[in-house]
Amino acid sequence: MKTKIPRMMAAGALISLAQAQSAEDLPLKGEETAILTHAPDVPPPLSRKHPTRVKVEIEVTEVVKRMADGVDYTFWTFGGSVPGKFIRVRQNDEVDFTLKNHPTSKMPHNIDLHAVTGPGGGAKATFTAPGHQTNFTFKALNPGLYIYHCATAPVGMHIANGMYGLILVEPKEGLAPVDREYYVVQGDFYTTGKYGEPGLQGFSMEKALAENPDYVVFNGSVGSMAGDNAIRAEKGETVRLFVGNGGPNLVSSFHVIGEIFDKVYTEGGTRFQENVQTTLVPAGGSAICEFKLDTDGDYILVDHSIFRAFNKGALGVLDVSGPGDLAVFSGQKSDTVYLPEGGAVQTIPSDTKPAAAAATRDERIAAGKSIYAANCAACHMPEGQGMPAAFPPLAKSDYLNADVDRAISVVLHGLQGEITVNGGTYNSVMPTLGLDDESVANVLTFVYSQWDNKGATVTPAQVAKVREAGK
Ligand code: HEC
Ligand SMILES: [Cu+2]
Repeated sequence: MKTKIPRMMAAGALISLAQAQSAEDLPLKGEETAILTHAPDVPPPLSRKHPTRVKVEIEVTEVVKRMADGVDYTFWTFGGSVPGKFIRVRQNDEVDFTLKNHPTSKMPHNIDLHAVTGPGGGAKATFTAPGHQTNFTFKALNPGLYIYHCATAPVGMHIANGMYGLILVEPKEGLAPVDREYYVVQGDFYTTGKYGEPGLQGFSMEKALAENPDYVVFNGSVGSMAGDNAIRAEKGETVRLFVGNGGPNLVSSFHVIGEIFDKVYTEGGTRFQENVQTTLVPAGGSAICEFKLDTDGDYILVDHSIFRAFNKGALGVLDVSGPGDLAVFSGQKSDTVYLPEGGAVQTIPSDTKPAAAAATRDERIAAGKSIYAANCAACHMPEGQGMPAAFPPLAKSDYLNADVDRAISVVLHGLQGEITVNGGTYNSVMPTLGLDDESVANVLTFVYSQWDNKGATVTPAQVAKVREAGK
């Protein structure tokens, strides 16, 4: 073994060899059993200043669990859930690892820990038939955050069924203290039925080969970190996320909506990048993301390959309690109508010919119905019911029914200032819509024919008169 010459000595600094060696590491001392946790929990930081012999025991089980509401799946697990249990050791620890495969398992399993230096990361050494247990030891030479996974053939299938987790090897000087630590692992799942199809779903080898998952989730199921299961913190606290990606196929664009990572130890290594929005977490890789919570609210963990988040499940919630800091984030301060035309009468330039003129009242109502859906329903609502304090109702509207010419004028020119409709006060802005006379006649004939209104028929000639009057 080569003796490392400390750089300071090479630089000619006065430093004794004894001092240099003690800077290396202390000798192995004592023995302990590792505390293992289920996601999203993380075992407590190690306070040891020396390496030790650490016993780690993990039991593999094949269990039916919830993938999404109404959807079950047979997961193969390290410790009963996906991801497998979080293992936390110190650099230079000697890890005494036992893998137990429950007698009810149908498959043999093993474990390849990326923190292991040695053939297969321990896979061959831990090949374990149902009802057996195996053991090996390894020295945790390199600090970092590492994925472990099953590597029994067919490897892809074992990983696709949830056989992965994280092992943290703390550097000998430890990690900087933070207020909260959480454990988050992404995985992609391939089911015989499509997303949301209820019942117990089988594994689809075809979809796995095509890398076309039905589910992409954090911590083994849709909603594992939402609602009552959201992870929590308080404003002002510092948070460290140990993020892993089990794959088997997809690379994660890990992002927390509304937060910026102060530090990311990219790929789970020793160096950090600062002020990161989104970090790539490779399949079979990891990242450590650290940030301070400067204000309160819900922060959404996503894979920013965004259909995965909103349509396949890769979404979690960090619920941060206040009080918030309004200087950091005010929330919405106003919502007003934006009128780029300045409210002046305009006609929408159109390269299509105007619709054929309606001849009968029924034709007007039919044409008016689609004009309403396209131009009015967004504010006045599809059934004309309006929105309290924002958009007055057109259904059974006393304002509308009292004066047809005035209603025409509103649609032609828009309206602003305080009005009272059915006893409710509105003081807002209706924009100028730029409809031609035929369209105004049709939409108002439609509105008057609906929702208990008084049934007036409005003609283009009548609209033209109001337009000429310029009101
Ligand atoms: C961008 C939202 C918006 C759109 C689109 C809109 N309106 Fe309005 N409308 C309003 C608001 C707001 C008022 C009340 C203005 C005020 O407070 O002075 C109003 C008032 C009215 C009134 C008078 C009050 C009442 O309830 O009887 C009528 C009639 C009316 N709109 C018809 C229409 C028709 C018909 C269309 C579609 C051609 C339409 N509006 C499109 C927002 C809208
Ligand atoms: Cu396995």
